[in-house]
Amino acid sequence: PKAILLKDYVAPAWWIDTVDLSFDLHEGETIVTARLGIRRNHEVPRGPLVLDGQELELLSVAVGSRPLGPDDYACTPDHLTLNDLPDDGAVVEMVTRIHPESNTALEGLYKSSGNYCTQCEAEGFRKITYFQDRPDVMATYRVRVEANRQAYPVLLSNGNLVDQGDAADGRHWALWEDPWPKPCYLFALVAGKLVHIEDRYRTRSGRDVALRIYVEPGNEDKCGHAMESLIKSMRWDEEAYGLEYDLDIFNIVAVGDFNMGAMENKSLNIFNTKYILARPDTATDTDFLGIETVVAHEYFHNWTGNRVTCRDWFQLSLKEGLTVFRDQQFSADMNSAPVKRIQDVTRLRQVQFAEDAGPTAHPVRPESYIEINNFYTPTVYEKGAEVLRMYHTLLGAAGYRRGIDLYFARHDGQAVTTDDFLAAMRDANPDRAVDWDQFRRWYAQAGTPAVSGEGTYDAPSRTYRLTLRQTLAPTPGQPDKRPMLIPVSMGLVGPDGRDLPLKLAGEDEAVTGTRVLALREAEQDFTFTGVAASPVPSLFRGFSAPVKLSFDYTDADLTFLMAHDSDPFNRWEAGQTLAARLLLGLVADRAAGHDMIVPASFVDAIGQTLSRAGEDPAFTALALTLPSENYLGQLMGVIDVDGIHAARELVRGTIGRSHRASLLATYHGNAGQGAFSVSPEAIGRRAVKNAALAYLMAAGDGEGRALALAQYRTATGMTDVIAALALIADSDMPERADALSAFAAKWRQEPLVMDKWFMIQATSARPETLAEVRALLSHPGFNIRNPNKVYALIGAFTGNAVAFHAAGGAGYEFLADRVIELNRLNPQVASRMAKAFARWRNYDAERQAAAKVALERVAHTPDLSRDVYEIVSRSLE
Ligand code: HT7
Ligand code: ZN
Repeated sequence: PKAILLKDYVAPAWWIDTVDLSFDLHEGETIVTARLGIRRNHEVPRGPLVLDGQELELLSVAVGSRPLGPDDYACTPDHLTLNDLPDDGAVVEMVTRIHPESNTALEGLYKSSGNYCTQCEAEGFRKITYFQDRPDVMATYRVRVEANRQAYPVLLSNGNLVDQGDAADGRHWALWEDPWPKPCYLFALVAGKLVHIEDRYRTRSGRDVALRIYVEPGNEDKCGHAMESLIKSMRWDEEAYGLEYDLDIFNIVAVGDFNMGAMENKSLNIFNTKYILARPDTATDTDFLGIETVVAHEYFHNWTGNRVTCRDWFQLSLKEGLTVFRDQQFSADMNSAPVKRIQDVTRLRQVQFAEDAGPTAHPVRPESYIEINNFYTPTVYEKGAEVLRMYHTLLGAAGYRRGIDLYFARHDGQAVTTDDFLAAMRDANPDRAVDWDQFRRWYAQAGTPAVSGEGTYDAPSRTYRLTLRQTLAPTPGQPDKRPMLIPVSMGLVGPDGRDLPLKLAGEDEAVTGTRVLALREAEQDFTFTGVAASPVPSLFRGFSAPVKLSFDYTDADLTFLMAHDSDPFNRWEAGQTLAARLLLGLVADRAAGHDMIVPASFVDAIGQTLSRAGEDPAFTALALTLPSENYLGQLMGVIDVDGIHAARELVRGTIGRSHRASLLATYHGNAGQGAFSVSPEAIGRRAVKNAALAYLMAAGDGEGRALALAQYRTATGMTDVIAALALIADSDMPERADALSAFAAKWRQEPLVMDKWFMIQATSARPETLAEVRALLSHPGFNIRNPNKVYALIGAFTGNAVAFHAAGGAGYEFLADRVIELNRLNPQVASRMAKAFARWRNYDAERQAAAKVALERVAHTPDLSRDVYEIVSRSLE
């Protein structure tokens, strides 16, 4: 397969201004008639109209009223090419036949639980009709959908419903019109037997918007939280960004078969049910928070993505990085900002730092791809959001907002680039001394910068010199890197635990609290004057840049920051750094054949954290959580799978035994909270209670087990049920099998709840896990064609640090089999699963050999999709 390159971008030879589509949905086939109003693009040399198409059966083509014969056009499996079109424009009409009922790739038009739905981003529209399937071609759409009324009573598309009626043979039709020009990836159609809940929102300029959420019958009572989240998002976007909704209707449809989380199609968002359906007894707090974030994310795309879209797919982060940053800001405002930041950074480190360190590393704005679906990555999304956060940090809230306002003033209705975005930020802030050319490297250079440093205090001159160094390791295709512009949000913490005034040499005024330094050189000194006492520096407050910091802190400095840093993120960070240091020390001891001994000072520090649980339960729950096995693995040259697991379990057990009394007090003090609520406070209390329960279980005696069992049997909310069941499922308790089967018997009709059941079994560290996962492939609730099931069982298993990477390579062999099977059915899902192999070179020689055999087996599979080929070939390079 051939790579597509950013440098090859050329504007299309023809524009398509209007699209008239007619869908005739029949069992066994769908006939699509497309009328495209085309116009020559006089800014590029004259050329043919080349339309993309995939798996289409072309029935007829006409230009204006003139039918074309086979000699008048060229049709290949991927393209339809028309020559000699009139310069002053024309209407091209094409009729095609497609088969949504046999579409297992879930791209284009397909069926989920008998209902028709679409997924066109990134390049799925070409599976519906011939089109210039690229985001810089923006058109207005008129869509007629016709189907059997009884089987498909609901017929939806983008924009406004302008007409509807009956047709012959028990059929009916609806006509939709979207007045806003959009790229074809935002096209959507739904036809099915669905019910809806409805609400209204009045925008601040007085537009009344009808809000509807469509679901399969029986799920109406699980849509309330999504609707509340939508209304909150609409209000927040007006208040925080001055952005208002632009149509009278906003529809959401939830479907059970969906490759990703959701899709922002104009006024007709289509969601994975996972991000809509929630009731306290079926969904966990994580699910409720995920729904709030994803509903907001898709809604926010209405401006950042839809009104202003991407010129080409290399610019994907233009909309995704910005929209993730916006949804992070929103969720921080709706909940606890520090807790949200800690969760976001934990995820970034877990998945994006890992990506940046492996064979699929790529810049936020990639320069080449084989299959664009492989680039919906943590780098484009989450690192992209960090880039937005850095604009915000460097420009301040007001400067950032000026930039955003200018971006919309300049580009509303256009398809643009990340350079256009940067130019708007720059031009709106002419007084800011930011080196924008250097800042631009965040889009262009892959890899996670490593920042190291030290500080020296000189008492006689009352100066503190902070030295910071940055390096950026080579990544595939980028051997040489240049220094980045790194915003370092920081403070100096005095011996009394308070922030000292900050005055750099040569400055007149001191700043108290936090300030932002610009680290621009490979090595740079910052000299602070008038520093009354030797400070402990607090660096990268709020995680002001996506870097790996190693600073010469003593353990005592870290314990001090854990207790005193005014920045909550860095209080948490100090604890994590200390824990990682300790755990890696134990792993090294074990590898050297020494006993692992957990230092009392660390156990005491955890005791301190626990004693403050009442002040902020949600924060305490995070502070009590040790770095994950996968994250610890990233910190090692060669990952010691068993050593990391043994060390972490030892520390968890020691904490459980040493702090039994306070853990029990924390557990009981946060249980029984009255009426169920998903307020941040209630979620925080459940989180700390379940963190305490996990430590009590880790203590390894009857007390924790009895508590877990009692919680599992009596809890009514899914958060508590699953927290207890996960602990039981990861144990050898005699009640384990009964608890798991009782859960499955109770919830077998609820696919999303069953996903949790699959997941907790796949993530257990027990040695039997792989055999159990294999057996679960044949469970009646499992279906390899359903992405949620694949992610819950196979995906969760690949994230299981000990079981997937077990010595002998059986986990790798299992994954290779699943990737090969999925490759035929759903290449997008197959390639997502294949990414689990990416870091195989970081394991020991025996594991590497096993992983290589598995990868090569996948690579040699006949009919390998572009999606899987790209991941596997890069992994083997
Ligand atoms: N913009 C949406 C991306 C998406 C997608 C991409 C490829 C294949 C399937 C997909 N489903 C949704 C989601 C978002 O970021 O909002
Ligand atoms: Zn998005």
